[in-house]
Amino acid sequence: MFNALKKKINTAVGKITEKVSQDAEKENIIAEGEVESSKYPPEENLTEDLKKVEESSEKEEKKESVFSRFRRKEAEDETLEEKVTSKPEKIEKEEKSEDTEAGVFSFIREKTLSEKDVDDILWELEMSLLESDVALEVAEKIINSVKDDLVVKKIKRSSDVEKYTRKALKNAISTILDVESEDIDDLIQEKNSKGEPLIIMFVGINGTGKTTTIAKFSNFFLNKGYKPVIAASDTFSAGAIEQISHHAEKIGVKIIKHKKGADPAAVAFDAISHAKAQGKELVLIDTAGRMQTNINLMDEMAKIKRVAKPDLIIYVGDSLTGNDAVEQAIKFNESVGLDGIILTKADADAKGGAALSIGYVIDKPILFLGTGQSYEDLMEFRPEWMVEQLV
Ligand SMILES: Nc1nc2c(ncn2[C@@H]2O[C@H](COP(=O)(O)OP(=O)(O)OP(=O)(O)O)[C@@H](O)[C@H]2O)c(=O)[nH]1
Ligand SMILES: [Mg+2]
Repeated sequence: MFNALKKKINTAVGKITEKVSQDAEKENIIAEGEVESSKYPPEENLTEDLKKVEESSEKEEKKESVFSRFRRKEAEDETLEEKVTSKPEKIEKEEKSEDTEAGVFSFIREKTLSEKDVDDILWELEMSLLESDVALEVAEKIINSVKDDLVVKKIKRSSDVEKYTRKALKNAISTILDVESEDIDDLIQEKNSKGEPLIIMFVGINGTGKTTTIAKFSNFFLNKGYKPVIAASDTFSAGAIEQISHHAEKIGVKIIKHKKGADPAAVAFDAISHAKAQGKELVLIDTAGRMQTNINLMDEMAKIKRVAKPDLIIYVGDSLTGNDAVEQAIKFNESVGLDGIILTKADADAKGGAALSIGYVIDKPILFLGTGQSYEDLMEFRPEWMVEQLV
């Protein structure tokens, strides 16, 4: 899941680390290495001895970076054999320097990250995010947040560059995903304490996975011990009533249905009456897929809402459609007011742009991800999980 996006983010982390290391090298502020870094503490703690060393004529040699030394060593490799025989003590020294070169090195004074260090790479990252269907406002927010966190950061060790960059990205993505969310279990309990079912209506454009998601959702809450009732309120599409009836039968939940072409609001109303009469805790209303541009169908959806008075309206979006899923969510939110989002087909989504953007753009939480075609393939969405997936 989201592999392409993860790769792009990691590439940016690698590039920033590399760039800062190269700059530090140019500025001659790389010390010997982690093992020896205690000899080269930050400037304010420099011992008198080291200060003297720095001021001495040997200064340039002492401050020569591990990279430069490594390159010089490579150039000298051809004559190395000769050195082995003539100067064994020199070889020992060279090997030691190779050891430190492979490991983490410290900066002799703290390296301060500047805007120049990160600007180009963050611009590249912003382009990569946009290519991955991350919404523009989200990409910009991530880049600005990372920049704010990194610039003027004082860094002591090369490994810290990567650590701080990852931390900055995690922070940026966590902030994006931090949308207030209510626990559905709590909502069910709250409604049930008043003797009423929690009513949830599922909306979205054609083929995003509403019906399949309702089947998974029923199964999920059935396994938690609740008794869901499905309202087959897609009376419009060919085969829709049969499709959802088939799912209901397989899962073992009650379905309320009318004939094709019947009023979808009336079906929802009957399902709610049934749940109330039978003490069932959850009513799940399937609706026909509709384009956000089809005014009649959008009006019909508003009518189902007026009649059923759902506690939650969940937008089911196809994560593979990226930016379109976000744009459609905006329109559905304007038409009926959404409370939460389920993104389907996340199992096939490498880009991850919709998952990263949609909640932030409409300020509604992603509640679940659809992760496959079987009834078990529904995963509760946790922002921390998403952050760990990406950074
Ligand atoms: N891989 C994968 N496929 C899914 C997922 N969710 C739904 N699908 C598939 O998407 C297709 C459409 O699913 P439906 O549930 O019929 O979609 P719908 O939104 O109800 O469609 P309409 O009612 O026609 O608007 C089906 O083939 C599902 O199996 C998912 O999370 N992962
Ligand atoms: Mg359907």
